[in-house]
Amino acid sequence: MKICVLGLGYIGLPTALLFAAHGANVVGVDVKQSVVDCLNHGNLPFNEPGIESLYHEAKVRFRARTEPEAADVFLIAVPTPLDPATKVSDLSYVKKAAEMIAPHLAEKNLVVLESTVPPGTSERVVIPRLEKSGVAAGEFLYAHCPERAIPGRTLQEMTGNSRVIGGYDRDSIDRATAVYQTFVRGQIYQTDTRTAEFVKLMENTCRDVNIALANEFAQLAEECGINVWEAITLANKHPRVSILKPGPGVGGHCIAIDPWFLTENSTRCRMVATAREVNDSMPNYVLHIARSLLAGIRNPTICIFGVAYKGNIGDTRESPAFKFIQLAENEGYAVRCYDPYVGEFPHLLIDAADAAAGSDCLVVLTDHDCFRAIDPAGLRMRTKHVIDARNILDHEKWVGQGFSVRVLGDGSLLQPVPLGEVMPPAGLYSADATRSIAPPSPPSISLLSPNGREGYI
Ligand code: SAJ
Repeated sequence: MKICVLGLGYIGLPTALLFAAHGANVVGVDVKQSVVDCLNHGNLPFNEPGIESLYHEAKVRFRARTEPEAADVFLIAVPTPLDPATKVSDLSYVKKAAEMIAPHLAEKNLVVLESTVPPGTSERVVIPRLEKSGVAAGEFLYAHCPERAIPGRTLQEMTGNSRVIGGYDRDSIDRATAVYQTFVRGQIYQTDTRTAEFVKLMENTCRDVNIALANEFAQLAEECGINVWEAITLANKHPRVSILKPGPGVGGHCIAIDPWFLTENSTRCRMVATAREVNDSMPNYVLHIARSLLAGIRNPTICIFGVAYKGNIGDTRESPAFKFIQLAENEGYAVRCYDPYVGEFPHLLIDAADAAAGSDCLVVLTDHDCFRAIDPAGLRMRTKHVIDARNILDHEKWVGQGFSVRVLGDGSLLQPVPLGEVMPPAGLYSADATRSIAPPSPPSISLLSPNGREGYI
């Protein structure tokens, strides 16, 4: 089997290499000459656990070029960005890929779209462009098989997760299923193209809405003077409740974008857009907290730990750090960043101590595991404030080193709001109301500490 994979990014390249490692001859196509050169010189354009050894296994049956060529299977894995001005999907790369395939398309070929698209895109946008080949749908086979892999675990999830395959007709579904079964060990569920497109968007929208709910709970908990992390741990003991984690916002190329694909042509939806709004406002919320801590400090400097969009990866696409930094700079704060996973980013310093030196507030935006072990004693800050927007630090240790620690969603040590009074804007609590830890008292009823470890309350 010869497969031509269009788009050698975070999804296309691992998919191409998995097919090659499982016996297919694979031609990887990318419009970026630099990506093609990089791969043909034996290098990888990005990092992902396991991809290097996969590449070595696959390289005898893999080559890269900038144009497609005749093949048995064509797979489209190109980006589908969001137009920031209109919040409407930009399908230009998908259209271009279909147009590039058309001259090479023959009867019985299979075309698979993996890119995430609004419902109906296969029928209305992709198939008509493929038919310009002179071969009609039905004579060639067509399926949508949306990717489901999470960055950081891409290879494991690509092979282990179940997949949904939506086909143009029965033959398309069966052929696409057989093709994916060469390396997918998870169950394959079959449907039509439009349903598969919708399902993918539902998955990411469901996650976005649930993160928004956690973020609202965090803000409500601060208003109520309780610790949301403990509350979530307890609520999740219910057999049918599974609340996600609050944080400084939702990044990545999928969850912050896909909900708009679902609703872009709808006149009735509100909850999906509201959830997007809640998640997009989280960098503002964290900055409000910083502002309240930094009031009165001359020329304040904020030091950000973690600019990747989530923990233990170096991916900064749509990271909430971008918005946080822009807002902070617009308010006149100097900003420095530290992220051991990221190579390039504005204001990035390669050493944690250098980044923190002389700064006034450390803000943890990303839940990298390595941050848990940071020794606050080694940080020479001018003013010792830390905002833990992911609840990952050992707070007692930081308090022990003279830091005032403010945890997103932990209102248990903030000033309570007297009943009937209007809540001040988020984060505008007085600095002396920030978290300070009392000496441990004997265990009381619950043994859940803010971050779910055993402790005292
Ligand atoms: N986040 C929170 N709280 C949480 C979970 C996540 O604030 O409890 C934040 C993360 O920090 C990050 C963002 O949400 O900024 C998204 O991270 P994620 O780990 O939820 O998801 P992605 O974007 O890395 O990958 C998602 C996955 N989709 C689902 O889990 C439904 C993945 O399976 C998809 O393949 C991927 O989108 C995609 O490409 O569509």
